[in-house]
Amino acid sequence: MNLNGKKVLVAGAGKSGLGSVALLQQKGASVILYDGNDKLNIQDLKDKLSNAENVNASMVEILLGDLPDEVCSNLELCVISPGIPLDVPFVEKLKKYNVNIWGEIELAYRSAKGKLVGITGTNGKTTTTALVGEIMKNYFESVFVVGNIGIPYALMADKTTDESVTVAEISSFQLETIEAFKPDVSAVLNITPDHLNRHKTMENYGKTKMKVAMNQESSSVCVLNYEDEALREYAKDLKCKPLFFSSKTKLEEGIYLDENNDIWCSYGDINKPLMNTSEMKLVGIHNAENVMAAMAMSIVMGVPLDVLVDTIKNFNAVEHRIEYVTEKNGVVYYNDSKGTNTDASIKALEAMSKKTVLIAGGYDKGSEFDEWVQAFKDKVKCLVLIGVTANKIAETARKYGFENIVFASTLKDAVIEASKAACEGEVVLLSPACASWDMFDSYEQRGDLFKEYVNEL
Ligand code: UMA
Repeated sequence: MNLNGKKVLVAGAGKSGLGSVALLQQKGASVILYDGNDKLNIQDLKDKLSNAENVNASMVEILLGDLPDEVCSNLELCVISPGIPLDVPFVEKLKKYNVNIWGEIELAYRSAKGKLVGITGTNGKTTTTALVGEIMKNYFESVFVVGNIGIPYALMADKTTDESVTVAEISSFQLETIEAFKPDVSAVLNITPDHLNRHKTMENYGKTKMKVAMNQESSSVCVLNYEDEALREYAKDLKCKPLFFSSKTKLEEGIYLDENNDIWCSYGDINKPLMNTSEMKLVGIHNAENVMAAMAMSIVMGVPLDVLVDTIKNFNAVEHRIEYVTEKNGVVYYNDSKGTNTDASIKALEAMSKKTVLIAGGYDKGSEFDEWVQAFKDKVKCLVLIGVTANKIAETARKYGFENIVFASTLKDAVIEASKAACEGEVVLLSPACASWDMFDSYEQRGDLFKEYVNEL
């Protein structure tokens, strides 16, 4: 689509929106930045635009609140931010006016060059994306790591060249609005309940995740978790080639973990163990799975085995994911603010080897907490609850006979309460099992504040 001289609406004035404005202006489009939140301050937005890379702020029209009809009738395209659900009134209105709607990812993809690795899944996306990015950087000259990991693809798309490799973490929100987006290698790490308030059913959510591979042709590869039954089923409908990894099953073709914790590769001419999980700095079975997925993608991308094994051996956990904060009075504090759904939080609980005071609760995505509470076993001794889901979580916990619950109105209070509840030799873990958006801008902000309050204790 030639956007030169065309009017384009960028919906959402967050990171994706600003990245899109920059890319669209480079294409000669005339941009309106629109945000449904009429409480935003126009001057603040203008300042944000002025400070943004490659944006000509004076040429951007800003609109807040309801979207007027007369704007819709002149639009060529709307580039929408991932956080905006597609059933909101302004999107319905755009559809009535037959305005094309692309996600920021779609816009970026259409401008980008070189090879693309697209990684999705409910959990492990960020760790796996960061790891694949590291592996690629240790072999290829020009590598970009973008997407849900926090760097909008649109900001980087114009910097890519035919020789570059882009590693993109792609969320289900971003996949809802792709059309031509086509990775050379994709991965779906797992599918467990998350974001059901937006996707409504697991089936919708699963299908949205699988869109990552929908345009891939038979010569390309989609890496999938063999132990995820839904993914094994979805694999049957893929146009491209599935390549499985497994933490439990010996695979004829694929990457798998054996009973001695050796990671085997059986693909093409390779049939041998590549390393033992004891050589990894990342801990837990879920991380062995992330590593195997990263290996599969890297092998398909042609990275030599020694490069990928060396990179994995030296790779550390990403921030906010079971991140060690400090030890105070014999109590160790872990920040797992990225545990934004029950499945991720269960992984964090499983990784704890001591009695744990758990800080949880947050934005309500419509999740159920039964399985999560059952995973407390004898490990969780006290639950400190914050946020909108606090009561719902407490009810579920009591249903299973867990009574040691403390309510806190702020994260700071929660940290103080948790420090009182924890004894020497025990652990305080922030792993909310919920998104942060009821009290914070992002999980990063929640995790940063947690670390600050812990260090103030
Ligand atoms: N907005 C509206 N109307 C709405 C909803 C939101 O106008 O109905 C506006 C808000 O007022 C706000 C703007 O949209 O001004 C925010 O847009 P956004 O929520 O898409 O946020 P961005 O800053 O663009 O960040 C997004 C991703 N956020 C979400 O998907 C919610 C970031 O993922 C991502 O890093 C970034 O793009 C770059 O690609 C964060 C995330 O929480 C980490 N992702 C979810 C997750 O991992 O579970 C999916």
